[in-house]
Amino acid sequence: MSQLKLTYFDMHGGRAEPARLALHIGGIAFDDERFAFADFAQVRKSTPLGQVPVLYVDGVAVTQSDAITRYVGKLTGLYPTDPFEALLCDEVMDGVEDANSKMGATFGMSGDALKEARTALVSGPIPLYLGWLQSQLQAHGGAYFADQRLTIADLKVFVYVRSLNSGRLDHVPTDLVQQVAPQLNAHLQRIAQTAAVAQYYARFGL
Ligand SMILES: N[C@@H](CCC(=O)N[C@@H](CS)C(=O)NCC(=O)O)C(=O)O
Repeated sequence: MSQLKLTYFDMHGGRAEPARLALHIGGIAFDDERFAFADFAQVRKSTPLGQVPVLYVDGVAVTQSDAITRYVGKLTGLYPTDPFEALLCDEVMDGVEDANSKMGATFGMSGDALKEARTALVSGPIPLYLGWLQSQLQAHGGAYFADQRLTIADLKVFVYVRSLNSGRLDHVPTDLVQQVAPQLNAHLQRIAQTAAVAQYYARFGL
């Protein structure tokens, strides 16, 4: 087994969280390198694109969160082997990543500019993605997003929905998901109650 080190912010969310969860669920040991937001300027000097997450596989630096998550999904059996189910899994992950990018564009804003940008997202694009994700969940059986079982697509949506609900995103109402796509909250609860996921967060006192 390769030596893995995953470098990302010291937070329980964001672009590395699905891979961290998958590695934990799969029982694969890795160096969980976390750094404070204040240290990002220093850390990014040594990453290939000045971004995180970065997965080091036997010292080789690999960028792009979904590629990383997909890789660990394959290592842990949390990525479908059937090509069509893998396509459905990828579709959901890429959709969430598009939504992440729209939110990401508002980080660094403040004051009225932040309020305007977030209000615009909440009144259009985010509900669009949430409604679409809920319809994907329903279309694929109602419990999981692909393969009728837990996959990395579920972990990616779980992390995304949790962040929208968290209250840490200014101008994003904490009941937005419940109003627009309540089945995603039911899905969130189901994933949170999965033994390995609950055990993972219990380690951090969450
Ligand atoms: N496409 C990349 C995007 C990575 C990304 O934007 N990461 C953020 C943190 S979550 C970052 O490093 N932002 C700083 C920047 O892009 O300058 C991925 O999916 O990994």
